[in-house]
Amino acid sequence: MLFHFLYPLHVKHTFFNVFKYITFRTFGASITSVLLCMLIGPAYIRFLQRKQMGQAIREDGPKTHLLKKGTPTMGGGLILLAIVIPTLLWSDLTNKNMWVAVLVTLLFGVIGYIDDYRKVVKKNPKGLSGKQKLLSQTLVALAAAYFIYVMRDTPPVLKFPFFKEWSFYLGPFFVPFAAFVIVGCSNAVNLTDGLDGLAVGPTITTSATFLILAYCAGHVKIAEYLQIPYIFGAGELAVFCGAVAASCLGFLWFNTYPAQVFMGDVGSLALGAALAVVAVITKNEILLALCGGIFVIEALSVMAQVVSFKMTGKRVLKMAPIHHHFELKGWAEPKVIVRFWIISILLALITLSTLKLR
Ligand code: 57M
Repeated sequence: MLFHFLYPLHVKHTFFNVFKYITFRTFGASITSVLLCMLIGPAYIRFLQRKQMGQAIREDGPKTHLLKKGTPTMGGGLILLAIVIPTLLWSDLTNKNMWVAVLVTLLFGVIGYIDDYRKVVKKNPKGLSGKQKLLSQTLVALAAAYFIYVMRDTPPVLKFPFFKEWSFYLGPFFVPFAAFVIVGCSNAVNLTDGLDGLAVGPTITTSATFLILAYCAGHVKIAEYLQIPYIFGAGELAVFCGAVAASCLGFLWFNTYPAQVFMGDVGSLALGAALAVVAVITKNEILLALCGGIFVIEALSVMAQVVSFKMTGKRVLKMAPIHHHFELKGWAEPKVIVRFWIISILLALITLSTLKLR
């Protein structure tokens, strides 16, 4: 919005020319997002406490989690506010990529909110049924994928890191593939959100990495130099990614161990979808799996556990997802969390190195 009101003033005052630059507006959105979290966070947590939006804790989980009973959840509403308001304030509102990213994030947040509301307020431990959740996520993801497919100005291909000449032509199959990436990433972040700040850390590293990838993809000279696909208008997603990373940083102030608030499905489903939609638009689906490797490991650990138990009656882990396995091995919760963050930072660095190694 500021771009539309303030940039035209550059004809009178050259200072306002700065609003043309995506870099400046990305910093603006990021700082606005962290400030929003800091300013609204305490009151928002008090609101959740007043409404008794306390987390119910399952008996079959690690015993250390029983102390968390009653921690306010659905803090993801704060994250969504800190993503959407700065993005709309600082981005070019005529940019379709930004709107797709914001709307998918919000719609997945609504799905998570309904699930949380049924669990926390209606005291229905099931929340939305697995089928209802998956169907609604799939419908939103397919709609977004179809819109991205028809608005694209580059061929619908799957790009590979390191091998610039490799690309797999997807054609119309791009739509279900992209939808799978969005739903899969959303649920992987949801599974990862099981320790204080555990999901937030990798989301910060992944969104910060995709901020850079989106900026490069949307810059015709940089894209040509790096030999990555030039995606018209992708640069504006850097503003969105800045807001995502900063909203998580601001939320981490309250969600760090011992957490004052959990994000709830309203946050985890939305954040996963946000990361995935940026990856799909910028043709970095494989880099998403690399950079978001913690999310992939968490999801695969659950699949391995369930398949192994169903086929052999034996568990491959003490408990899935894998963060609980390390807890039951005796690692203190903060140790599990920070070590997963360290892995995420390393994966982000490797992801960025692929830009030059193509
Ligand atoms: C999402 N939710 C956390 C919080 C957060 C198929 C199976 C693997 C499903 C999985 C499951 O239920 N996943 C749901 C994970 C929950 O966090 C809430 O959910 C929101 C995210 N969606 O925002 O509102 C608990 O996680 C802890 N937590 C924190 N700090 C945070 O910042 O400590 C969350 C955020 C919270 C709190 O204790 O209550 C969760 O873990 O449920 N199931 C599991 O993950 C369970 N694993 C399991 O059953 N494994 C089995 C089979 C099915 C694979 C096995 O290993 O044999 C574990 N989770 C729980 N109990 N709660 C273990 C048992």
